[in-house]
Amino acid sequence: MVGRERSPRPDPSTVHAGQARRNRVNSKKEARQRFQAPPVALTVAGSDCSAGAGVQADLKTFTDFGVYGLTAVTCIVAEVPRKVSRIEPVTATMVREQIEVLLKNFRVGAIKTGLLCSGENVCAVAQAIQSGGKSRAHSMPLVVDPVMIATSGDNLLGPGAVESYKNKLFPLATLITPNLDEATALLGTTIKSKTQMENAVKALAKEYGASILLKGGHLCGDHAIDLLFYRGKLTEFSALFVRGVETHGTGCTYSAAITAGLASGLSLVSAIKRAKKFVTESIERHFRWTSKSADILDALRH
Ligand code: PXL
Repeated sequence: MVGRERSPRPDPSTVHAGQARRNRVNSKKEARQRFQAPPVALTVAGSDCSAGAGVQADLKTFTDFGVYGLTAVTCIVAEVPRKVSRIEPVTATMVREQIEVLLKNFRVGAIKTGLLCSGENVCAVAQAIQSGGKSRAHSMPLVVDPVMIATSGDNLLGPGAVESYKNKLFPLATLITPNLDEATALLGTTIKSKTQMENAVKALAKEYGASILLKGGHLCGDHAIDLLFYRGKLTEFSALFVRGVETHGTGCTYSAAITAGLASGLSLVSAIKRAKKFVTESIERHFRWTSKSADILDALRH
């Protein structure tokens, strides 16, 4: 009788080797999942030695959202929350080099710009971002926080810088996040009501072809209302205004939180919603800073 060929009995050592290989593959897969690289975001901004604003605030914010933060420093500011003591710009060549080297070597998911200090630096940032592959058609979102004046009232931008923003950097932006003073400087009109805010946000979006988030601050009484104009649609973000806190670095923290969201793949509206909640909570549980002269000031980020 011709019997069916019996399949060979598996050699126990082969079984074990196969299992071991499968285990190795699985554990490599698990390790890859466990150590999946975090999203990466780049901030191009000034250094605030008191660490409430600037690259320091941005890095703390990125870290809070599980995003790996990179920095390109544009200037060094000696300051405490109520007083800017001295600003020194970093050279435009050095600003450009930092950005270029980072864009060549990291998978940057989103970029934000903060205080750029001089017109030369605004141009250098625009050039470096463009040569690193950013155009509106590309997928690397660019959030431009057009920092012009500190909360203390100190002017932070050199002459000609606003024109460079308008001509070089805004055309690359995904989102521009002016406060009322900055929007007033850009448009040359006053903004004193919610209706004027609505007109201003639309005018800025039309002028620069980007989405605009206009931050209303204390304009609307009990609520801090921000207006987004995005793809022809107006969206309102509102939170109860936190009274009695003298803030420093709210704008930086807000735009950094939005950038972290975009680097993590959130939609623009979701990123702003989450960032608004984060910045409001940060103000509520602010770090109270006591100066040596027994003055009490409130810095935003801990
Ligand atoms: O909050 C505006 C701002 C942004 N960036 C830097 C700053 C300041 C305010 O002083 O120093 C570096």
